[in-house]
Amino acid sequence: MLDYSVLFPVNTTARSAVSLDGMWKFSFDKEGKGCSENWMNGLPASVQMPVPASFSDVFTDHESRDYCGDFWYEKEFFLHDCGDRRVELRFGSVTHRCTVFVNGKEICFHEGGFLPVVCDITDAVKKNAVNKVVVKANNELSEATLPCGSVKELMSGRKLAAPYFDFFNYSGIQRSVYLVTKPQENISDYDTCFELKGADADVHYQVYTNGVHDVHAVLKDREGNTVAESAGAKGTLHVENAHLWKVRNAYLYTLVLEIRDGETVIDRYESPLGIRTIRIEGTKILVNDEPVYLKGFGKHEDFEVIGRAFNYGVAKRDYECMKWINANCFRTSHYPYADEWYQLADEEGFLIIDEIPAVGMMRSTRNFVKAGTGGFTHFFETDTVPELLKNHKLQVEEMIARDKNHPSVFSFSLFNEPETTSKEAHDYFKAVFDAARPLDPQKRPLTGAFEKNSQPELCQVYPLCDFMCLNRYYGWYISGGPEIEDAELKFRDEMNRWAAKDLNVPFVFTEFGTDTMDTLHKLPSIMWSQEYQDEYYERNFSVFDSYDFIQGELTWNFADFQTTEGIFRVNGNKKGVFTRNRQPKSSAFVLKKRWENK
Ligand code: CKU
Repeated sequence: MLDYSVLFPVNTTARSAVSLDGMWKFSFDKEGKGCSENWMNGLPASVQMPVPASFSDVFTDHESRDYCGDFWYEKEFFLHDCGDRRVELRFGSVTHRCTVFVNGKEICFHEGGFLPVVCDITDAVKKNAVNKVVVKANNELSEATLPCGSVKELMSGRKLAAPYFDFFNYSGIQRSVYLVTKPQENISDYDTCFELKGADADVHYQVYTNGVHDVHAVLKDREGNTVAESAGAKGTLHVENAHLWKVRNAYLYTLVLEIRDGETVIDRYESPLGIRTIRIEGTKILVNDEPVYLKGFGKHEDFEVIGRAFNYGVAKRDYECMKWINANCFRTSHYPYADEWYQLADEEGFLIIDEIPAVGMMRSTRNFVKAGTGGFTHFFETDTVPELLKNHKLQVEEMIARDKNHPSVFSFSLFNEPETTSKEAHDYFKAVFDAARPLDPQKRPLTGAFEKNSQPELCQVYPLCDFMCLNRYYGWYISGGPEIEDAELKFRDEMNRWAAKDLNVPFVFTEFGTDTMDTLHKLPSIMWSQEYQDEYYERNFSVFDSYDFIQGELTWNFADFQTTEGIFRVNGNKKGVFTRNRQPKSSAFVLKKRWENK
């Protein structure tokens, strides 16, 4: 169990959460001299930097945009007299790692750029006074941390990130920061599990606290009426005529948890709660015991100017586009997203495949081209693997702890497109899956996304998965353009070989798509034109519809997104069904029509 609480900050009668978003001081540290020059006490020279935001696209020069190395943030905040309460800072994420200092004192180090950094600063803060938080961050990539990559040094001496993955290495404080005060005796975590009993439902819960006093749980309906109550840190809330959380028809109750000392409320935490079950039975995905076919996208957190930062306006637009197109699911490719994405999915009734940043385990900056031809078949044989595995397991633990209570999360994806054909790969992922299994109280299905090298005869890893996720580009990386009819034959050949394995699990396509320019039309179609994207999808659908065990289609990608520059990318990856500013390409109408009745 984590030794800090990842619960999303809330304001209740017992807790306060104050946003520290806004302009922070910011400085690059090219020479890595910040610590020796005492920057933890304040940055000597700085510019203003918005938080949350990636730093890259707010600048107008190459060197700043592509900066790789250490960089620092600073912010002053006033803390009122809060008595002997516990004071914490919670960063939604700092990419990819950071050390936090408060009033010059080192507080914590956190590895991993897509999960919360939470630290107890009680002993470092002054009450009724101005305090200073300084964050030393770093965005270098390596083969020992997630996501994988390396750092390239130019002849000029400048460092550049060399990602083994296809998205820009956006970095910074990309999610909201909260100053939290809460009682010393507090609720640090809770779990929920659901059992449907005819029209009723049981909500089994467990609350974790750091004290001895009693716990009380109350469930309220949408109107605020109490529908069930229970005393004890562990118990059951019996709900009569339960409103279920359904796909694209969500109902959220409010769970109120309190620590009580007689009549006195010591701590109080509140959170939305959706009652639903998830199960895989044979080749079906069941939500509330009803089969669901997954329709939607692999996404990215990506937008003009703000990079990978969370923004409510962009997220709202994305959900409106996904509703318009009749989608019901997305994958948080290739890293856990900001908390707010899951909160909105809970409200809107979307299913989420929640993915860890285990991407790039193929030692190639262009695995999307080379791996399809059988290259890069080793990765898990090097001496960085034990450290990588340690980081991988820790991040899986942090992700499940953060996201386990969201009704929208129906599965955890523990990798994207690694090398899977060796015994070493099998042993590595066996260790990851074994570590993950006991962590989820709801025992949701575990999976991972497989690329083309992971063929039925070669892949050593698929038996670990509860359902199969395939990323396939028949008609793009394989037999694209004039050869497209062969693409379909090759695709069917592979699917027939999977069918022959008779795995009796659902298969979901978690990537398929074509780069498409929103300005290019051509009759007959040509690769990169909108007409080609439409035809490619139609051909893929005819294959999907031939196999009963295919139970979902998440296209690549929801929207165009930024990548590293290179000869394969024209100002980014253009496989969006929507443009980067969220306007539909013509295939959006093809999908909308198909998904209306699917
Ligand atoms: C996508 C071999 C397929 C890899 N897949 C990963 C994803 O991150 C890329 O953006 C392919 C692509 O090439 O568009």
